[in-house]
Amino acid sequence: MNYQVALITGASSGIGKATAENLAKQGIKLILLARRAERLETLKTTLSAQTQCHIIACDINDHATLENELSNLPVIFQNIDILVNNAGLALGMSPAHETDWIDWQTMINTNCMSLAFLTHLILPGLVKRNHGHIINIGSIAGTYHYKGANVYGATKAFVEQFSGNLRSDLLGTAIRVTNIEPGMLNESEFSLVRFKGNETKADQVYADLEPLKSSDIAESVSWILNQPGHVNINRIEIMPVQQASGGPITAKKV
Ligand code: 8X3
Repeated sequence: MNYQVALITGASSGIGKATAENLAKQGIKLILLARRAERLETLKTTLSAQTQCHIIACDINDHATLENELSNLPVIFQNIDILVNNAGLALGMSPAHETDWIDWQTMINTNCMSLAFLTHLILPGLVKRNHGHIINIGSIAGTYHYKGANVYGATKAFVEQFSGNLRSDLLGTAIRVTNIEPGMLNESEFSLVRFKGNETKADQVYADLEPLKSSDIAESVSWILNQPGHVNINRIEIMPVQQASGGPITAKKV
């Protein structure tokens, strides 16, 4: 497919950064969105030999700024045809009754509200041009239950259902939608954020394991985008070999 401009959220690290690097190799112009301006500037400099980048340094939950930035894009970046909704986070792994409300709110705002907000902003342009691809970064936590996933898993179930429902609404157009559902992935700040900067806890998650790398997911993004125009990859679930779903669990009577 002949794509020209990709908007990638959470572009400063992990899957977002690896996706930016891959799409740059394909000469796709990039709008890099994340909070950390310095990191985006560095990435822009690194990619400058391959493609042109436009930086939007803002919190994805700052919808007013987001709307303003996207209404005032330089001309060459205006016809976005790839949206990679990658920004998202997990906060905590405590049982539901021991969590902080603010963590639940932050996950719902970032993973659901802001993903929906940005999609809502971009979608009319895609439909008008009858061209484009929305790639959502979901999670296996949207399908499989596990202890401590409570609201995080639920937000990713939202992303999966939203992706499928978009497909239904976009039927009859050439626009494609995919939900990528990765399992355990290192080389991102996922666990560090989940455990609020506790490196020991974050490292324990991956001890004696070979988790996915951000580049594994970026490769999938490229494969999905480069399918012939009549092909839509609806969802793709990817785990490291050392991860599988465990099925129902039980507890003895107390
Ligand atoms: C994160 C994947 O396996 O840590 O989205 O829940 S997992």
